[in-house]
Amino acid sequence: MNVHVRPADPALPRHDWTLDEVAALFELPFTELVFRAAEVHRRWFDPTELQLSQLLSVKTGGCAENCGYCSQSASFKTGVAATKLMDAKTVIDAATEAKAGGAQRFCMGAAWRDLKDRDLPKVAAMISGVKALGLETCATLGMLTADQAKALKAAGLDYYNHNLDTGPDYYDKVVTTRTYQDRLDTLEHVRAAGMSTCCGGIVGMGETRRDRAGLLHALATLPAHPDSLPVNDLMPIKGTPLAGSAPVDALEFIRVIAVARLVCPKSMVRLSAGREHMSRELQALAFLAGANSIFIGGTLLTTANPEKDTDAALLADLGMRPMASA
Ligand code: SAM
Ligand code: DTB
Ligand code: SF4
Repeated sequence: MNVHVRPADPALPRHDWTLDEVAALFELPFTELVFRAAEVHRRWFDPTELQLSQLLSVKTGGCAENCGYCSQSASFKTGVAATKLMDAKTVIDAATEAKAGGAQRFCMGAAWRDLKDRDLPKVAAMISGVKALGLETCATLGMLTADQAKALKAAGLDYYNHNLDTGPDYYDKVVTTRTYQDRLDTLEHVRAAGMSTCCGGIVGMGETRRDRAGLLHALATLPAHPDSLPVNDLMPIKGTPLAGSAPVDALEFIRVIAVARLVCPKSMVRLSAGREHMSRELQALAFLAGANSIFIGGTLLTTANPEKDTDAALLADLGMRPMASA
């Protein structure tokens, strides 16, 4: 009997990717990979729309972790001064300005290894204040317990950012004070509390293509694909161990975006840190390959990002607009 098996629809989300399958996508001819990613992108999203987030570092520097890329680790001399946790009012004022500038989501970042219960009331006040402005709320505060995740959700937190950073095999070259499993546990607490996850990583830390596939494989086989998937191009920070890593080739960077789109088809793939040193053409190629989210505003946490007017001109020239309902 001739059994016709229809090939699986490549736009449908899957959680059973193997590492070899993800690695094989990286080996496709470049234009074929980008074309496939663009097709999948169109199945779930309007490709002319971009989700716009804005960051604020609400507690900078002095961090106990040793993430080898980070300006804020107390382990490295980077010149970034440690600050105290900002007052809720200062944060809400900054969020008000971000909203006026077009941000849809406001992300509060703290240079903490983990959230301390003593800081919860202040953090909760920031979150509820930002939420009351009509913005989507996001925070990245280090590791969370299950109870802390529930408390943040109750305060009005929509998204929690916690990255896997790199593939499991390269991870210990990047950070040794927190395990991959620690990160997966925090993500589980975030999901269990009913929040959306924002989880991705960094390229340009000296990792191999196989490691990049390892990161995307880890993300694609999570119990739920990340709602937002930030792909950061390393911002090299003088004084950190990874500052001298060879930059990732621009075409390889686009491959990472395209494979992210293919393995997590319904995630918002964010062209995250690194736009400051990317040409307009490269960013356009990233949007073609499936990126549909960016950070706006002139600073990320401690490093530069394109200014508002630069991005407004880019979007206008590309015929793109902010996502209607982020
Ligand atoms: N301390 C919290 C944590 O690490 O969970 C939250 C803030 S941390 C700065 C958030 C993420 O930003 C990191 O996981 C990393 O992926 C990214 N990041 C930090 N420094 C970066 C750099 N120099 N270049 C690119 N991405 C970076
Ligand atoms: C993410 O993946 N990238 C953002 C956000 N999550 C918190 C942070 C990028 C930080 C870039 C380096 C800096 O500005 O210090
Ligand atoms: Fe600390 Fe986060 Fe920087 Fe790691 S990435 S050193 S946890 S602020």
